[in-house]
Amino acid sequence: MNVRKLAALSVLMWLFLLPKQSMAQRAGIAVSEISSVSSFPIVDGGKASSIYIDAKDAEVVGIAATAFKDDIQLLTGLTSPVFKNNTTLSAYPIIIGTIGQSFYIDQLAKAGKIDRTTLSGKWETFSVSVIENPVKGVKRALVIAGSDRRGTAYGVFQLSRMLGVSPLCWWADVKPATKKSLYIKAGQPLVESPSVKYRGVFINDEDWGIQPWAAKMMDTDVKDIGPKTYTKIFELLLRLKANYIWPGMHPSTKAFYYYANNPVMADKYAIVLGSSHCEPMLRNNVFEWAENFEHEYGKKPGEWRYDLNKNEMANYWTDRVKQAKNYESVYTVGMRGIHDGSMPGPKDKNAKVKLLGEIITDQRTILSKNITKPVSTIPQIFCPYKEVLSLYQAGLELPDDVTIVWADDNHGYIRQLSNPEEQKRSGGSGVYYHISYWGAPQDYLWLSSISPSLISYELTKAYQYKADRLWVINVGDIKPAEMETQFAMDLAWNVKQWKLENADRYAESWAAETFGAEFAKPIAEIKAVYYRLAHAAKPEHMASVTFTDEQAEERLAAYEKIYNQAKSLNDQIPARLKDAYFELILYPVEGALLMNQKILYAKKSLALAANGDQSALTYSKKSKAAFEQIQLITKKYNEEIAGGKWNGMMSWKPRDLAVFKMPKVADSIAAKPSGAVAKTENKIILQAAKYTEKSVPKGVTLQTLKGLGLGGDGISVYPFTFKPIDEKEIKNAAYAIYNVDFKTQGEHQIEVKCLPTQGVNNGIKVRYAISVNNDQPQVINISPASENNIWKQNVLQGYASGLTKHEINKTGKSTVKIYMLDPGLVINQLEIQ
Ligand code: REL
Repeated sequence: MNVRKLAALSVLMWLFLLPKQSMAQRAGIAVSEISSVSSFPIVDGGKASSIYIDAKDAEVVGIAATAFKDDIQLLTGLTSPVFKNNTTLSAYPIIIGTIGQSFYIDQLAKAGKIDRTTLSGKWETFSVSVIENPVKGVKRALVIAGSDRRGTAYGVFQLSRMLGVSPLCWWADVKPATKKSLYIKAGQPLVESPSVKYRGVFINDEDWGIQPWAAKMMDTDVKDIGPKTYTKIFELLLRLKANYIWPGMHPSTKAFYYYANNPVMADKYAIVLGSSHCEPMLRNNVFEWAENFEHEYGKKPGEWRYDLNKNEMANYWTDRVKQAKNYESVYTVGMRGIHDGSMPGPKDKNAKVKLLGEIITDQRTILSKNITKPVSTIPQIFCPYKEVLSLYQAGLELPDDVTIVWADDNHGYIRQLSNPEEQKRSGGSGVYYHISYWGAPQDYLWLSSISPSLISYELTKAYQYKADRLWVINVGDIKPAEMETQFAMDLAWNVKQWKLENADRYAESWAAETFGAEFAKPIAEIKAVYYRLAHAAKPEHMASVTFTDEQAEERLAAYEKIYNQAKSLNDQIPARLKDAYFELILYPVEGALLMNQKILYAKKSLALAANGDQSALTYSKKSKAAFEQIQLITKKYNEEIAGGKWNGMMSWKPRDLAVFKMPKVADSIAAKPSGAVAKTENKIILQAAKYTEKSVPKGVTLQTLKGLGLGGDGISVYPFTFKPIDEKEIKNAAYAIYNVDFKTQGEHQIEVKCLPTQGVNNGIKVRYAISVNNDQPQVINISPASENNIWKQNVLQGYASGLTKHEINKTGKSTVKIYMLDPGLVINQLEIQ
């Protein structure tokens, strides 16, 4: 070939290669089991690369590096030595460190090998990169660099997750598949930082799960949730890229600070300590005031009344600040009862508001006297939980830098978010959200059944109202809320990843990550039905929600179907994942099925017996069998799964509530049938998402949200920040039209079933307007003014509804138009009678 031809060919090749090369450069780093010319070998040819950290870096960096070593070992059986003493790097080192703390990282930044600006001064940011010849003697390095100590740890754990180690590895026995080799393909560095500044969990109502389990299996010396348990929780938080905790605080648990090693371990793991809404200034009053005060102070405490016992209380708070000042903490300010009740003191609301304001001022004085920082820079939260919201609404003056942590109604619906004025506060806002709960109208402490779709809807709404400073999720005992906890933390890390439009697909992605791609779709299908059924009545609420015979039958059939799917999938799940599958999928699905069978068959047996039907006794037996089976599977959870590792963790009857007991069933058949015949209902039921036409004004969209609310799908207007539509301007609202075939003329009723959400700000309602055949629209607010009986019923049955009457003067096709007037309104179903 002559030179010209060769030159032409090389230009051609260059042209051909160029887009590919630049594409390869644009692609991010990725994990592979096959080596390529530019990939970094974590494990290659039976050898694992060494890990290098700077001994002067934060302790959590060493913890993360050791965990990474253990993860590699779990994946490949090979050990990566961890070097801490600035030793000479190997040819292919894994370098882990924090900018400004690690000699290695600073050296790389100085040489321009990592981009200092992506890290310097940033909050919890990390970059993971493969770098060619970073320093003399090194061919290629895998560099995990953090902007601060947690950023570095998150980078390490994110990489572990990419390699195939689930964050639930220890907590749900998700054992990874083993691999011979592991490489990181070169590409754009992976750079991440969180959407929400403080993200974490509240270990709550721990008396039937994590406390007895910790006492029996973990902190056996103190028989409590102590440092060994917390260390595991802290590691879980790091793997979930979370940073914050409200520790357990129930009477069965001693205060977090009672065990000196608890805060020490939190600090080593770089976890920020907080305390719940009813434990101001990091003090757990159930134990520290009511039980242990005399031991600590040599005298009995006075009254828990700030107006009467100010000095003693101030001292008590001061002592904790002195103890905690060197740890990273977020101080809860304000005051409630000793436990979860209203603040004792003046009866008059204004006087109460005034006193609360004084308490907060005094608490801030304590903080500024004992911590050498301006008080406005010490993280503080105020949580208007339960009755405290009304004190806030009554005019409590809250210092500008205190973060308002808005609470949900304990059932997953946020009660209020920041209005435009509040959004300007320097302290910003956050959210306290439940996926487990003890209290009125009913607990849900056994299974975990709040869907990612609902979590995403509520928390994304909060985020759009600028609640980005702190999210704390009440996760009960962690188990069996592992997946939902992981979802909430994934969302808090990257709020854009699981938007309301795609949150229903989280289960699939999570199942792929947890159990492998081949199980993703079937698990997601099971989970979707599990969440849909629980939305209409959580297993724990089955005794309080009524279903028609038809609904009960459909419900049981749907549960049986997913249980059978789950059971047959269990046969295919690899042996290493069987325990995980039981804990995360099978137990909750079977438990929910059995609870439904127990309650619904019991009711059926009574109805049949009253009608003299002999088959009643068969249903009594079925109900009893379900009751017994719940106990058997729970015994298995505690005693057999993972070799008995979770002994004490699972209770089938938290708080021994009536719903967990054997319900009344028929034991004899009525000689004289009651003659009651089941009524057949003559209703047209329309799914809101199946509208025939819609009209959407500029700037908003009408979204169909899969997996959200009654029946599974809902419609809602997005973004959440649109201005509520005035009743005089209904024509400007987004609307959906439904064609309805009326068989008779005259009065008809339309019930519109909606997600029981609450107004986005104080004073904003949750309204729709309805008009049939273009008659005058009727405006309905579905959000009760207070947590009254209607609210109670709404949260248990999973919907709030409006009922309107319409005069239909022709048979055949009519049009029903629903206008969406307020942000946060989700319509699920229309029932026409
Ligand atoms: O969920 C909550 O935040 C509260 O109800 C709890 O603080 C409290 O532990 C309650 O569950 C019962 O005591």
